[in-house]
Amino acid sequence: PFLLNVIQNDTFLHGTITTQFIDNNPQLFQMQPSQNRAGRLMYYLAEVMVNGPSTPLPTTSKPPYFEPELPPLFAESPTNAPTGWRNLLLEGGPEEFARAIREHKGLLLTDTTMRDAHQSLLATRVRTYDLERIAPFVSHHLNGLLSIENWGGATFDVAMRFLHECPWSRLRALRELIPNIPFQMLLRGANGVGYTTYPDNVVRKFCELAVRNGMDIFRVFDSMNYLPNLQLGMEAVGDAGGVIEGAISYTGDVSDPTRVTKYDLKYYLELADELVKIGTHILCIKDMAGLLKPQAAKILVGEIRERHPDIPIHVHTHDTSGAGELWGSAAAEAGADIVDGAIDSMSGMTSQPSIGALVTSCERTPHDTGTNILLCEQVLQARHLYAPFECTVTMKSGDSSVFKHEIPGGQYTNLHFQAHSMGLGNQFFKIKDKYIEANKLFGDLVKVTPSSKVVGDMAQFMVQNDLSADDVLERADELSLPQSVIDMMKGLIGYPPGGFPEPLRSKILRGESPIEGRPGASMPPVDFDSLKQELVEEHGNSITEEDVMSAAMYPKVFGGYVYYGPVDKLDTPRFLIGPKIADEFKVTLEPGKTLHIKPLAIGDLKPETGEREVFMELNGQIRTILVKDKE
Ligand code: 3PY
Ligand code: ZN
Repeated sequence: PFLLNVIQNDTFLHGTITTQFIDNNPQLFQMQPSQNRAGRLMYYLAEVMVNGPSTPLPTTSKPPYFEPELPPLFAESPTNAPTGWRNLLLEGGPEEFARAIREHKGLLLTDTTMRDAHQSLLATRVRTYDLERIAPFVSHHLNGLLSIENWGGATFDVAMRFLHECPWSRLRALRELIPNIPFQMLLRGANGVGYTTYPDNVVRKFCELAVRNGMDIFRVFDSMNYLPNLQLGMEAVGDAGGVIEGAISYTGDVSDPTRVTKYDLKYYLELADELVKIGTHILCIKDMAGLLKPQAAKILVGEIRERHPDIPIHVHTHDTSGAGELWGSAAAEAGADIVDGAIDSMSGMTSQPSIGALVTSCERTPHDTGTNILLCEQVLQARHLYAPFECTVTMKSGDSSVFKHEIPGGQYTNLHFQAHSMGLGNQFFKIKDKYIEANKLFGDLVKVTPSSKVVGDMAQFMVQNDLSADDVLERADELSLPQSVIDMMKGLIGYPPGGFPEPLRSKILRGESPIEGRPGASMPPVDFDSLKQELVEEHGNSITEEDVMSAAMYPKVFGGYVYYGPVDKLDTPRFLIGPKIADEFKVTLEPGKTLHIKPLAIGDLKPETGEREVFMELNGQIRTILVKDKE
């Protein structure tokens, strides 16, 4: 019964605290923002001081109040960056860029610190404020990188939902500070940067805007490797002028000839052929769970290299099992051109392998990266600011059982966190076991967002209701299954090779007819003009094309996020837990406009209204802010 109670908890049930929290907590937005930016900021601070963090903190750890030191820049001007691969891309375009990658001697590197690493280690919570601070250093000292992955995946959603900041502003700000290194993003094919299929015109327009705001390389994948979805995303990128990096999401083990699976070498090679045929500029092997053993990398990369000598191959992996360091050099030996890693202090466990170790392991080999990635301790300092989201609170080591459960890096920490916060930390194996069973029930899926979320939802449902796979098979037509499972069976996120297993699918659909073919093809386009009109009526004239896109991707989240003021300008501890009384600090809204803020006191509760007065000094003047105490 204890287990049952725990997993019936709302947060746990919803599978991921990153996607459902706002929908469940509309009270977050019941505030009356004042019109001007300083006023809104004061209201936000007062609100956090009275009612606690506006973004839920999953652990009791608190960020320390300090501003991490920045590494020395050794440059006269922060904007006067040395040349990098982006200069070549801008001059020659995607084809020439791809040719230059193939001609390059030595292994090239993509640094994922600003996207996948913090998505996998810190619940995607790293804020633009901290990224901007380190950006000049990156542009000056890491200019040998082929690219920086810094956008897309879960960052778009989390930026608005939990950090109350605009994902587009992040992209523009980083672009300005890092003009020389190509930016790379993760696009979930027809699912854009969301968890469901969008109408085609949303995906197309999204790519157009992303390029316009500074994005260069788009890693496009589909959570079932469903080619029509992949093709839609890849074409959208190509039409927008971006570099297309079509991705094969890897699962299983091509080095194990005894494994009976639909994901064998032939399957991947055929998929690679298709992606090349569609016109990918770079081919990615996306190993989102960290399953691509060195011997498998040699086989898969080696075969693709032989079939497609002109296509750059980019290998992405996670270090969940602890063996990820071996992957990079094996992939390079087999013919990979680019490998992903993360800066040391944001690497390892469910994140990418350490880039410093990758560089070192290739030294004085034909794959020498020729770079000297500095071990950037200052990044580690910044990591402390995110202590409440630190996955190492719950995860103490790598996990080689990943070869069995195949949970992607980003999802693993999320599931682990939830199990831990529900008191199930030492029973995480139950979730993992059910994850394996749920995956089998669905006919063995490639598990990556959003299919991984469906398997996770099902695993939790099975634990919650103490169901075996046989129970589900027997009672699928009467169980109240998670909506994501029903949607997937309807074909709403595409199809796995061979389709979904019967009779399970028909039982789940209970007579409803599934969507035939690519789900986006039958969706009516979004009318951006009328959506803009609606948004302007609701939020005023400042609505931009990018805002319209944010609202098209995440209607509810966007509505919530615009209520917040310029909270992205606050340093991270004060943003997360608010300022301390009598602690004077500065907030720079824009160059030349700095606020001096000093919280003075929080008044007693007014029984008649349930409010408290918060007294603060703003640029030397005392302000009183009335806040409803939600206790
Ligand atoms: C995402 O879709 O966000 C992922 O990181 C998939 O690996
Ligand atoms: Zn990844």
